[in-house]
Amino acid sequence: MFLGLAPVPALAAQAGDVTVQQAWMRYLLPGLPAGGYLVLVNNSDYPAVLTGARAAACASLMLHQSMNMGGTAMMMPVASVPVPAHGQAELVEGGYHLMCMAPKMKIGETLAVTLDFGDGSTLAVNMPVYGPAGAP
Ligand SMILES: [Cu+2]
Repeated sequence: MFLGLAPVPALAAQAGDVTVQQAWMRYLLPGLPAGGYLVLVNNSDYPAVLTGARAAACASLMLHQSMNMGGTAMMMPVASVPVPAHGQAELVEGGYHLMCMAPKMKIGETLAVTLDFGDGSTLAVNMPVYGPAGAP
């Protein structure tokens, strides 16, 4: 037995340990990006990392973060969103969110989205498409 070896770091919990709540898209107009919102809940002892998202209905589906810069609301792309162990990541208005560029969707549809995690695992999410006012 090799007792002196350092333990291999446990792989972070990824898609299999993460559940999705409150998923929805806000669709405005064909020429405007559509925001995507959801809450990721990590049920495991290890952190997970959301590294990307894809949907056939979006030319690209980016991870964004809204922030307030000297009183001006701005958003910028981010490379990843952490989901703490036994915690959650909220992709909500004013914070992290998904941004669907060149959206091809209609209000009332359900959008099929694939979430990518840091270990290469994926999670399929169905996101109802709502209008500017959000959930009815
Ligand atoms: Cu955005």
